[in-house]
Formats: sequence, structure tokens, C-alpha cells
Amino acid sequence: MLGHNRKMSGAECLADMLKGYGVTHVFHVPAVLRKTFAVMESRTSIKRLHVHGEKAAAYMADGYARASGKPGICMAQVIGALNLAAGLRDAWLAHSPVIAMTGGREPKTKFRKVYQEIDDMPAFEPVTKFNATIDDVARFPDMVRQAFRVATSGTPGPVHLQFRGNEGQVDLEEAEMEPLTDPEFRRVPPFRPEPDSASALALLTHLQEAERPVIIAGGGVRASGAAAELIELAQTLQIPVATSLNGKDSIPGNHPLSVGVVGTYSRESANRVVNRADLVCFIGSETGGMTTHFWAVPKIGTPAVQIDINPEALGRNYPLLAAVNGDAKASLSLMLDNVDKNSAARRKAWVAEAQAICKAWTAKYQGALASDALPIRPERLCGELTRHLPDDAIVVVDTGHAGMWMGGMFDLTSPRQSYMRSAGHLGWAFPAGLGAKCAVPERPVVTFTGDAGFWYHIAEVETAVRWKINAVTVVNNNGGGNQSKRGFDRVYGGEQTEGGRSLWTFNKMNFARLAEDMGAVGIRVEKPGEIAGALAQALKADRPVVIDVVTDIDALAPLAVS
Ligand SMILES: Cc1ncc(C[n+]2csc(CCOP(=O)(O)OP(=O)(O)O)c2C)c(N)n1
Ligand SMILES: [Mg+2]
Repeated sequence: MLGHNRKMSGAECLADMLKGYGVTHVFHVPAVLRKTFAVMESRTSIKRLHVHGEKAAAYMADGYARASGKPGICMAQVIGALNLAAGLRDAWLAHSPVIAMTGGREPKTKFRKVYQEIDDMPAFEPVTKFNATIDDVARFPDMVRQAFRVATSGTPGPVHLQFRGNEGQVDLEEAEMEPLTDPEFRRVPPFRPEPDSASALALLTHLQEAERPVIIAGGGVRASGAAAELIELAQTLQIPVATSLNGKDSIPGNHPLSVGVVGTYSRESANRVVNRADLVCFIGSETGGMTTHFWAVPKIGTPAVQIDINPEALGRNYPLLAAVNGDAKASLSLMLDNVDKNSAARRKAWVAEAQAICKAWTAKYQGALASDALPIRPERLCGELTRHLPDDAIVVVDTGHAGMWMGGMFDLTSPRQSYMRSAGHLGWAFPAGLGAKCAVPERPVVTFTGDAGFWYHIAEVETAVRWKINAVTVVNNNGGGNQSKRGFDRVYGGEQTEGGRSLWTFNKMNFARLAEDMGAVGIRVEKPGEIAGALAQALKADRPVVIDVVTDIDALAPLAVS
């Protein structure tokens, strides 16, 4: 096709292509694409991480992708394919470029009750942007290129390639091929589509004329790497900024215009500011239920404008005064080139009001954030993390209470810090943190998870030790999944029976001891004053560390206000 084809095996072609795309790690449970793995050893320096479950492999690839912007690669043979598909759910919800490769059906044995086989393709359909089979080895080059193209383009997301043969044995076959790769699609964003300038200027005019505008920055801002432009525009025009959970690292929490995470797992100040605004500007946000507290913050009907790389997202939930289709960084840059600084004066009173709302939040929670109570309050743990994380840390956070505590109570303190969170799958954070550390080993990775979240993939402590993945994992260990407490209180009519509590509590566990047994560093923390020292020790350990923090099982995160 390109005039440089030569005879090679699928395994050689795939190994060369992964190398060409700059892939450094592949996360898998054997045995799939065995020959490719063998060939990778001699032709590349790609690390082939053999882990304890396909779902964890998908989460690791997802963490790798979100930390680096490069597609994360995970693999499973046919019997593990649905475990891998389950792990793509979070990548799908968070728009993370994960490429899943599985073994698949052989035409010769289909429908004959061959061992371990079902049709896996439908399971990947709802969690991928592109779900395809490779039946002929000659299709390796174009299909792998398409996988990288789709995963990284537009709103990024997962892709699935199923290779013929339960273990993808099509990689043993040979054809005339060229293992060409497209350099643009090595990472997100491959291109920066410029917006139509008339629409960008119309949106800018609305922002400049508004007296009480607020920006809601979503995951699209982080995917675009547009945080600096966002902050510059907000400063120039004096507009408060709220973020979604997925966009939390668009602006440090200690910035004077930051009002916090808005929505359901949120900070009260953000919801209050957004609900007082006369104009809401969504940037790189899908305006989903979590970010808008199920469309109560802001209320539908609040004047809105929106910037998104995907035109289908524009106006989905909020009718718009102005819609801009383009890359966030490119759109914000265009607006900055045309900005009227003088309009900022109009918003002095509004910024003061937003800052007073934030101050009131701090006054309300400073006691909890500094609490010396025993057992330790999760708010204190969040407060210690705000104070003591290095200024280039990657913070990885699980869902449920972990998402609420850290979304609401923790602040990033530097634009160099990154924040990644589970988009809903409990247990995501610990493996995702390991994947993030693989992608960016020079930065400290600190994961925050509850004990229920940690139990899911605790076996991966052994993986971290074996592969020297020196991430720090902080377990908010309260002996149960206590986010469920409120819901069970409700259905038991106020007071749960002991049987009711058995639905969400576990045996007490010392995770530090378990971690030590698996070869990691384990640090048990039972007093709030010990948290800072434990973090300092963990960050210089140069080994995987589990900090097991014993916390109050009755502590419940505040519910969202609307
Ligand atoms: C895959 C999956 N299953 C179930 C849930 C529902 N869920 C949300 S939070 C939670 C309990 C969380 O417990 P833990 O991680 O210990 O945090 P805690 O609430 O105790 O702080 C559960 C079961 C989920 N989010 N994802
Ligand atoms: Mg718990």
C-alpha cells in the first residue's frame, strides 16, 4: 500500500507499532498475543506487566493514559475479555484513551461450543468509541493506526481490538506489511481544532457583559492542557472558576478565583456561587449529572455558553446563548487575543461575593480539616494531604466517599499538581495510581482510596513490588463502605439493625501489615498527628507504600447543596 511493505509476522508488526507510538508499558493477564509479547522483548524496551486481574489491567492502562495523555494498553485472552470490558467503564465515563486488545473467535470453531468462548464483542460496544475485529494479519497496520486515531481524537475514549484466535494467534501469521505509525496520534490532543472566530468572539462578548459569570471547567480542559489559558482568561476578566471532579486540576484550589468542585461530589461554596451566577460558561464539560448535581446546579434555564471539542455536546443539557466548537486551549487563546480587560471592573462586587462564600466555607470546615479527634476524621486526612503533598504530585482518587472527601475537602496547591479521579467505578484508584506511576515515574503519585475500594485489587500490591512501581497509597480505613450508611439508615426507617450494618461493614484489617507481607512498605496511622510524618516517610521510601489510616466509621461527607 505504501510501497515499503515487507514480509513480517503480525507479532513483529504489532510490537514495532507499539514502539513507534511510544508505548512504554502494556498491562495484561496471560495468555494473549503470546508471540507479540515474545517479540516485544527482543525488538522493544516495552515493559510487559503481568498483573492479577484483567479489570486491574484496564484500570492501570487508564491511569497511565490519564497521567500521560498517551493511550494506555491492556490485554486479555478470550476468557478474560469481559473482565477487561468491565474495567473500561471508567475510562469510557472519564473519556480516557485506553486501547484494549483481546483474543477472539476463530471462524473454524465458532458456534461449536469451543472451550471458554462466547461472543465478547457486544460487551465492548457500550464502553468503546471503536470496537473492531482483526481477522486477517494484513490488517494489523491499518487497524492499530485506527485504534490510536480514535482513542486520542475529539473527545478521547477507549477502543477495543479483538484479534482472531482465543489468544490472538493471528499474530503468528505473516503478510506484506509496513508498521507505520502516525506521530500525531501518540497522545491527546492529536490536533487543536480552532474555533470559528465569530462564535468565539460572541461567547467572549457574553462573558464580558455579564456581571455575575462563572466558568465550569471540565475534563476537556485537562485533556487539552488548557489550564494556563483558563486561569489567564479568568484573571483578566475576573471570573470565578468552578470545576468538575474530572477538571479539578484546571485551577489550584488556593487560587483567589477558585470556588471548588461543583455538583454532587462537591464543595458547598462552588454550588452556591454557580447558583448565584447570571451566566455559566462550560468549558470541556459534558454537563452531566455529577457535575450539575443532576441539573440542579446550575438550574436549567440559567443563561449559559459552552466550549467543547465535540459539537454534539454543545447545548445538550443547557440551552446556549453562544456555542463554540473547538479545542479548549485554542478557543481560550483566541479569546485572550481579543479580550477587553476593562470589562473586569464590572465584576468587582461579584468576585468579592464569591470570595466571601469561599471564606464562609473555610470557616465552617476549618475545625474538621484540623480536627484532632480520635478515630481520625477524614477531613483532617484531606487537610494534611493539602498541606503536605509535593508541588508536582499526581493525586489519584477513588469514588464514593473518597470522591466526596477529596473532591470537597482537598485542595491542589500548585498548577504543577495533577488530579485524577474514578468516574464511578469503586476500586479504580489503586491500580490507576500504579498505572500513573508507570507513565510518569519521575513524579510522586499519591492515591486516596477507602478500604472497600482498596480490597478490590489488593493483590496488585504484589505487582507494585515486583515491578518497583513506587506509588504511595493512602487507605481511609474505616472498616466498611460507610458511604452506604445513609442509604441503609433510610431503608431501615432511621436506625439500622446489626444485620443492616453487616451489609456494608467488614472485619477490621491492618492493611499496613498486609502490605508488608507482600513486600511493600506498610505504615499504620492511628493518630492525626502522625499523618504528616507518614507521608514524608512514604514519599522518600523509593518503594511502593501503603499508608493505612484508621478513621471514624461514623464520619459522613456533607451532601451537596443546591
Ligand atoms: C463497581 C462499584 N460497585 C459499587 C459501587 C457503590 N459504592 C460506592 S461507594 C461504596 C462503598 C465505599 O467504601 P470505601 O471505599 O470503604 O469508602 P468509605 O465510604 O468507607 O469511605 C460502594 C459500594 C461503586 N461505586 N462501584
Ligand atoms: Mg471504608
